[in-house]
Amino acid sequence: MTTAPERTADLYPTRGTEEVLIERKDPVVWSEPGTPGPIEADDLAGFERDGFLAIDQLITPDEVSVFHGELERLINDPTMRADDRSIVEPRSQEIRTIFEVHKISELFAKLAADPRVVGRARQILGSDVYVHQSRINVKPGFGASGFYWHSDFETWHAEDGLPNMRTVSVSIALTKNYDTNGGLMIMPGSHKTFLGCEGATPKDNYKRSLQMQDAGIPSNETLTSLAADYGIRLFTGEAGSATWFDCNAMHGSGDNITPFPRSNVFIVFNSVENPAVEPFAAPVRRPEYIGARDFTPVK
Ligand SMILES: O=C(O)CCC(=O)C(=O)O
Ligand SMILES: [Fe+2]
Repeated sequence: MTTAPERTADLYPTRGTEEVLIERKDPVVWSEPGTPGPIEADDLAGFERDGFLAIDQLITPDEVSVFHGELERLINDPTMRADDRSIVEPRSQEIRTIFEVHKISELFAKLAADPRVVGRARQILGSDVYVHQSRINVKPGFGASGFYWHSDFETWHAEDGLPNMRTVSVSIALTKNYDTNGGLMIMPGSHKTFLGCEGATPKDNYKRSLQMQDAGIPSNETLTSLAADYGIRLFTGEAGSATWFDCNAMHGSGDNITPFPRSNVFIVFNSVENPAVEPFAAPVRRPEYIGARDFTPVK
């Protein structure tokens, strides 16, 4: 008798022949109620309900200038521009995203391990955590393109093999996020429903999708009904402010045609109890600088 190889059940099918709405099968906050941590109980309840938590000042203005200086150094470094981990704007050829900044830069590694940052991630995910992905989205002025509506988890499940919704992102503003320069928009409450998208994942999809998405895109009909149900919240704030958001929150951001760059560093924490397996809906894994395979916890 032969036994089939063990396979993780797919709780969230996606990239099939039609769009499907599936009720979330995982908790949003994984720690036991009352577990001590930097997030107050009310704020944690708000995160559970809305799928996000905005913080006015996560890092101080002095710290912002250090991190912003580091960002400038990276985007002006010719070796960085030639690195696979840098993605350029299709039109202006300016740097759009730098992946794996916590590996490239000691300063950003320290930021990921800062108790104000990793402490909140551990509290939400109820375990030790590792960095699944980090990136700076530079959003330079004068024409940086936006990020179309998506759930990060849909991509991380389909293309990186994260089995469960036990992943959280923080977006920390390194420049002021105005209501005009392409700030992050989230549909509050959308994280409680998984939207399985229509259409198979092309091979090497990530190379195109990092400049412009075309797989894992919700239909206009579904976005219309989600927006009617949940509304859309825009996140603005001073440099140093931060937005925590659940991996399955429906979010996106518009182009930045202002002269003011909107540069935010995103750090994605995944629970060590939810390590990546094989992709659920893609022919190959994405590179490790986009979807980590080293599950060593952040200390
Ligand atoms: O930078 C933004 O405004 C959103 C980015 C985003 O959603 C992503 O990189 O997955
Ligand atoms: Fe995203």
